Amino acid sequence: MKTTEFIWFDGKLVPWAEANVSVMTHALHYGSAVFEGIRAYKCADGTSAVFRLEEHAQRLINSAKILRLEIPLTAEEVATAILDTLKANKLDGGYVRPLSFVGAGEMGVYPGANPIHTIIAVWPWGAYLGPEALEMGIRCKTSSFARMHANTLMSKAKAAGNYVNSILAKVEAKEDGYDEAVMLDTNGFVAEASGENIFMVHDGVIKTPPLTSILGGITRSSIITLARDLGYTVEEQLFTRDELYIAEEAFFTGTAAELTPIREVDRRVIGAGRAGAVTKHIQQEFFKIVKGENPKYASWLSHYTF
Ligand code: PPE
Repeated sequence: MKTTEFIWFDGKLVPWAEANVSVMTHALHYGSAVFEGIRAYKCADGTSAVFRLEEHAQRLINSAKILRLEIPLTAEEVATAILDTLKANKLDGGYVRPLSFVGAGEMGVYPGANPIHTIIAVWPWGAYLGPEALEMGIRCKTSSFARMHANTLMSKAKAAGNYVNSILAKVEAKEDGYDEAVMLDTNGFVAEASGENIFMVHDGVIKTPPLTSILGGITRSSIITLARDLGYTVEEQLFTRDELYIAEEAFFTGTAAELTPIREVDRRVIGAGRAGAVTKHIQQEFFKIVKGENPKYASWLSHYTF
């Protein structure tokens, strides 16, 4: 990965290579951490902007609340620290990774009074699923691993431990020659992917699974708003894998994945086997918004310069 100069660590900017913790860190043993993935984009007016900064900062706080992690920061303080880290690193666009975790102290599952640390790292990060994916779409397989049951792990928390489920699915998909895994919930309905929410177009209507056992994606909610504003009907509705097989179009959304078309699921070609018209339309408008080219969505951007 490309690194940058400083990592924000409990309120201080420290050199990247010195932002280290003990191997006895609780989160390393038990996954007791919450994180965010945020993107900043270079804008047409020469500034840069973080996409939906307040929503991401608030989700970090919410994730911590779900896990009973006491982060000594408010959402506003997290947002300010993110902008400070981007500016200190002179990064005009890229990825932002805040992480709050249970540190070293006592061993054992119970986190007790172990300290809670927060770091914010930023770095340049290109297309998550490869440079061609945004244009050509990707090939997926239905995972043999179910997305966790709503009462197994807390999917509304972006918790580190939840990602063992994602890793199982992603590794299986990649080793079987696919780009990404489509994960079903424990009732067999399509849920999401290892690190993306899923949408499909059926009879001209855009459908995405409701917030049952999935992460409440900030890109997901932005795309629902945008698609409705563009005149599309969007329904939050459970659907099955065979409905996905016969969809006219399908795509993933996520901060890292942005809006990535799906061209194949379980060896069934979706639509024409490349980004469909609806997908392309929404993707184009999405990229205009994140780059500050659509004043209607100016409130989704937190601009910064350095
Ligand atoms: N579901 C999951 C399981 C998920 O991890 C993400 C984001 C989403 C949906 C989409 O959420 P949002 O980014 O708010 O639209 N996954 C992050 C981590 C990816 C990684 O490999 O790390 C991301 O996209 O930043």
